[in-house]
Amino acid sequence: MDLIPAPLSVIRPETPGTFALDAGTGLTAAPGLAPVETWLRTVLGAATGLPLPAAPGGIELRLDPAAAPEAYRLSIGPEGVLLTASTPAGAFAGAQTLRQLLGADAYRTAPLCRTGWELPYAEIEDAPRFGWRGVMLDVSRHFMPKAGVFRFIDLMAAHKLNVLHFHLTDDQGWRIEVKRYPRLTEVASWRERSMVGFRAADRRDDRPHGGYYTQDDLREIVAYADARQITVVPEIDLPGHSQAAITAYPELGNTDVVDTAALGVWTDWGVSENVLNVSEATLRFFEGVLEEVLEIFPSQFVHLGGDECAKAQWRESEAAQARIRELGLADEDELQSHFIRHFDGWLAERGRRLIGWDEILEGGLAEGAAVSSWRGYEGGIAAAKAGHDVVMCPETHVYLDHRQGPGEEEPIPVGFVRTLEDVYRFEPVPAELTSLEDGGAAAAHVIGTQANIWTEFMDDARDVDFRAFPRLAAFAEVAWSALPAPAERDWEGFERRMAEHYRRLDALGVEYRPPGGPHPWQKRPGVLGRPLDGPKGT
Ligand code: TNX
Repeated sequence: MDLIPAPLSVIRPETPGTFALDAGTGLTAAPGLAPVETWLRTVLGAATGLPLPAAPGGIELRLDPAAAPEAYRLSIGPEGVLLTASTPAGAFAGAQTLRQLLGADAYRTAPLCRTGWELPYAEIEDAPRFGWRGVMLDVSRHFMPKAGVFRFIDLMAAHKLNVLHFHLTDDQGWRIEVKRYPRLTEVASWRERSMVGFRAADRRDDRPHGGYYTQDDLREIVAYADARQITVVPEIDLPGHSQAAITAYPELGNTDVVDTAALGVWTDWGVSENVLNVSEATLRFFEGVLEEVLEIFPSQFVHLGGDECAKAQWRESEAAQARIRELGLADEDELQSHFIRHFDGWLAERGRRLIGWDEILEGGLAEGAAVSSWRGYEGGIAAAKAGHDVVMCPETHVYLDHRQGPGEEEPIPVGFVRTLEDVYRFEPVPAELTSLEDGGAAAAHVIGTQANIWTEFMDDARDVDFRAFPRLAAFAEVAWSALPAPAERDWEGFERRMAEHYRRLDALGVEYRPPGGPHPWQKRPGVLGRPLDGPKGT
């Protein structure tokens, strides 16, 4: 059946057979599952050309209140297809499995002239390992137009991923319309040029880059994701990675140490020294931003970044030092944590929860906050032990901007070599947590895992396809399936299933990296990267 991600269990009857779909096949759903029925009819209808009328005798989506929230059961036999679940999320996951069983052509957008749509008799039981199966997409370094985001959401859904962590702001561009601060989009949403490759190459294109989503675009994205059981978690990165915002509103920067009015939206990659000041006025400014963010995004979590906040300007700034004294803080790390704690409380008062990169642990973690553990597992381990929820996304394992093979032909080689097999063997819950004698309490704080797609070196959706796939398929199995310990994982079996999965990706039009290495047109000869030695070497 070659399902990816692998389900919990599949039982095939002793006498195999198939249930055929034709023009008379009906599709019905219990009232609570109507959105899944609509999605399935639209997608299968487009690929097969079959009408799937709302009539009995074919595919039935049925509620089973006893099922676990995202679990489903799919029974295919001579009488038809019965998909049961207790929630739309469970039914949607089952519907994705049903689509896989129809074969690669079920992923096309319009029908080929073919018949013979068949589903193999089977009993499939399935449920996810983690509730947070995420992908972070950086649309700041390179903007992804709205149509590309819809497509990306569809690709996530096809892999049973359910959280889109949307990195909307950074030094190089601000991508969300904020009505009360129009300069954030007028000024901060575009830059004059971009760095090509790593800093050492000192090479730039001379082409302006920009774009932003209007609030209605974002509402549309949220609704589109919601119809596919995906939650969009917005990220407004504070107080570092803020040069674009400071360019639009210079008073947000450390005006006593730099002439912030002379700044531009950053045209380099890396960590900018230009960070926010921590005045009351700046807190009010971002409360204003977040009020609009909360109106657009209904997610429980709101990501406020907190990563890589350079402290040099705060050390030099008399205003920052006065603030440290006034608040009775020890140092600049505590100033950052004061800033994050402020918004943690502010979000909690509004019924939301803060999530931030693991630097928010420095200087004391805000109560109730969750952590995206990116600098390895350590931050996540410390946070989970302290009773905070954690999303494991270590740079050492699941940074999909990092190169996929050791060869010279990898385009703009970044970071460690992280092959498809490396990602397949990634384990989100480390032994440091499972070996604790706490009845599994700390390990249970790992609410999920996430792959991160930073786009400094991906300037369009084709490049995102190349770096994200096929690795996102392996990641999806890590996040969804009940896999054994990394060394015991059936890599050969996964590779065999991938042969069919490549056909699905082909039908979807995904420009993945072929197993044998990049196509000629996927290479970037002469563009400098920055390879690093990982545990597996270069
Ligand atoms: C670190 S991960 C960053 C990003 C970069 C990325 C490149 C994190 C929280 N910060 O700003 O894009 O490395 O791999």
